[in-house]
This record gives sequence, structure tokens and C-alpha cells, in this order.
Amino acid sequence: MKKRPSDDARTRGIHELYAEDPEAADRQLWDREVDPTSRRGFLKRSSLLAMAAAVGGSIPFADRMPGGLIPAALAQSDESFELEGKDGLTVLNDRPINAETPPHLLDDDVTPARHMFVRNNGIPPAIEDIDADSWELEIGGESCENPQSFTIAELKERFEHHTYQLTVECGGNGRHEYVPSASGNQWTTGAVACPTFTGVRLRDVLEACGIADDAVYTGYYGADSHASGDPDRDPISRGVPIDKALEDESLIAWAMNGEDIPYLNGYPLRVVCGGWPGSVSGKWLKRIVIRNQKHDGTKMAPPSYSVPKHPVAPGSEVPDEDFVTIHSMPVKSLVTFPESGTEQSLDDPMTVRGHAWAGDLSVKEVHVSIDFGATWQKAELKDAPNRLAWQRWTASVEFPEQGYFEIWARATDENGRSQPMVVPGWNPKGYLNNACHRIAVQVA
Ligand SMILES: Nc1nc2c(c(=O)[nH]1)N[C@H]1C(S)=C(S)[C@@H](COP(=O)(O)O)O[C@H]1N2
Ligand SMILES: [Mo]
Repeated sequence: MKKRPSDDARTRGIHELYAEDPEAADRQLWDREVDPTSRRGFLKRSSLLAMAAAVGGSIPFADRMPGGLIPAALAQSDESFELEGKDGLTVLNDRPINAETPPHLLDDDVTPARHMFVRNNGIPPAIEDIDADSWELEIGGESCENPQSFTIAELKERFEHHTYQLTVECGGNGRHEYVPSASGNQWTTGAVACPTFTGVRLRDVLEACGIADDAVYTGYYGADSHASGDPDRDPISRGVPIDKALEDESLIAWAMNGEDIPYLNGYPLRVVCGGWPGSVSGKWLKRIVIRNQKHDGTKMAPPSYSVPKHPVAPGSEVPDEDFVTIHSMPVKSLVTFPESGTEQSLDDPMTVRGHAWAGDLSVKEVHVSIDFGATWQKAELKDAPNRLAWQRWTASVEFPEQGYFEIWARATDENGRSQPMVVPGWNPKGYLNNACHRIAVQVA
């Protein structure tokens, strides 16, 4: 898909680096991390968008700002860098913008928009270029019998509306714990959320456009552009096997928690396929293709969103043919209350709670431990409000004496698989870390 040509300051310069050494340019753009507490070097190659979001408004003279300048609004403030519309998120990278949610801010049953993480692979469409009224979604591809376009109003009018609460977790959530470390955003635990999404079934729309007998896969294209500014490159274009696309819960959504989808989460339209790596849920959705082969868009090929077929020793080089694409995410849980570091009185039992999820499966049990996994007590676990939503768990724990304790949580899926207590199988890109989450408690 052709992208809007980029002619502004944010991409000048990097073009030349791309021409000389595309890999080095990619590394610079994708892998640079920001220490959110220092802000040193924070805006070196930052986009106008990130800067505007950071200072809380547009910057009329942005094209005159020297590279590397830290806006005074940030340099003179002690507040940590905040994204507009997001509250308390930790920014891992500002170009592209990537921000995760501390666990205690994920305590709500339904994740509020302000607490949903942001994972951008490229530069989102400029907000002033987005017009929801004229936005068109195109359906095509070689296995589409009757390609068509729909405005959002037409989608709303022609198809039944559905609302589901859906777990979206980045495949790289937990990456920071792998040794040797994998390149990419060093997500800790916060690249997961479970808001509600409202839209139409992907199935209904694809069926209206005719799914040919040879259809095996779908692919999406969004309106964001590649960080290099190259209009012929997509930042990401992934998809799912046709069976996953045709599930009841796979949506083309225009609303999150009953409101417009937040800009950074894909306004005005996105696809959501819960339980799979977040990367299959395309934001700023412009086009869906029905494919007669596995989709071959950007970041479909290994090592992207792929893991070795067989366990490998940490640090191994894995040839492309030994990778498989990640489908369902593994069983996992979070302790969302209390916040790690809490002080607790020895006299009182403590309420602990969180969420558990298991990709396409449901969670059967959650256990908690206060003695580093030596003994476990069963938590109360609720059913999910619908398939592919996380499940609330709660436990009451009593401490035997004063001192430093950790609370560990471990979920088990319907097939009997549990979370590992240590970091699971190393893989080159650091995906699928579902090790038990733990929090610290001081009992006095
Ligand atoms: N168009 C587009 N869609 C995208 C992405 C992107 O960069 N561009 N990132 C993907 C990835 S890797 C993830 S984990 C989810 C994150 O969704 P969120 O940013 O709304 O939390 O969006 C996915 N969809
Ligand atoms: Mo992701």
C-alpha cells in the first residue's frame, strides 16, 4: 500500500542513513531506549508527534528546533514524561512511541483507555490528517471474490455490532528478563491490557466481500508510515490464519470502552484478534486482504513474532527455517493489587488480586505463594466475561512474622499448563516470557 509521502523535518537525515546502511538506521530508530527519568538525549531523533504529545500541544516552530534540544517544558519539570491521554505509563522509547503500564495501574477489571499500553512500529498518521467521517476500509486480496470499500458509517449500518472485552498483549511483553538480552523495547510486565472493543465481526465483513475457497490467511495495512519515511515501506502488516479471523470475537472496532479508540491505540478503526500477539491487531486500519497463502507483509517473516521450533541454548543463532510464527499467547498472570513495595501490618490478612489469561484458552486455576514458591495457596478465580478476556483472581494471605515477603502468582490454563517460576525458553527476539509475576511486601 502506498503511504503518504513524508516531507517534514522528522524524517530528513535518516533517509541518507537508510541509503547507506539500512540496518544501522533501523537499529537507531527501533532499538534506542530512553531513560525516562533523565530525559538526556530524549528527543534526538524524536518525531514531531512525540514532542507535541510530550509538551501537550503542537509546536509551531518545530522545524526550527535544533536536533537534540530538550524542550524547556520537559527540561524544567520534574514530572516524568507523559503521553497525552495516557496516565502513569512508563515510556520505553519515543521514536516510535512505546509505553507500558505499571502493574498496579492495570487493577481495573476493564482497562481504562488512559492505562492501555502503546506499541508503535512506525509513525502514526498525523492526527489532523485523520477524518473518521471519510475514513475508508478497503477489503481485497487474491482470495477476495468481491473487493469493496466501506466507510465507518457503512460498517456501522450494514453489519451487526458486537462488544467483547479482549486481552491484547505484545508478543515481546517481558522481554527485559532474557539473558543474553534481545534487541527491541525492553518491556517488563506492562505491554498487556484488556479493554472492551465495539465493532463488527471481521467474519461478517469478509463474508460480505466473498471469501474464496482457497483463502488461508488475512493481512492488514494501517495508515501509519515507516520510521524511515520511505512511503513504499510498511511499518508492520501482519495477519492471522483465516480460522482465527472468522472467530466470533475477531472484530473491526471503532470504539474502546464505549468511546472512540484513543489516537495512539489506532483511532478511528482497528482490527482486534484477542489472545494472540498484539501485533495481529492492526491500528489505523485502512485495508484487509484475504490471502491464498500465508500473509507476507512486513514483520510476518522470521525472526519477527516467531520462536524457534525446538528449544535452543541462550544466545544461539537460529536459521529462518527453524522458526514458527507465534499464534496463541501462553498462560500468564499479574498481581495488580497491592502495588509492589507495600507495607502491611502483621495483624491483618492482606487482600491480593490480579488478572490471569491464557491466549485462546481459559484459565483454570491461580495460586499464590508468599514463600518463594515453596508452598502455594489457591486463589479465587472468576470466569471471563467472554472468551479471550482476562479473568479476575483474588486471594487473602496471612503472614507468619515480620519481614520482607514476596507474593508470587501462578496461573494454570485449561490444559493444565502453568506459568514457569523462572524465565522460560530463551529465543532470539525475546518473546513469550510468561514467568510468574511477583511483588514485594514489608510486613511490620
Ligand atoms: N498499524 C499498526 N498496527 C499495529 C502496530 C503498529 O505499529 N502499527 N503495532 C502492533 C503491535 S506490535 C502491538 S503489541 C499492538 C499494540 O496495540 P496498542 O498500541 O493499542 O496497545 O498493536 C499492533 N498493531
Ligand atoms: Mo507487539
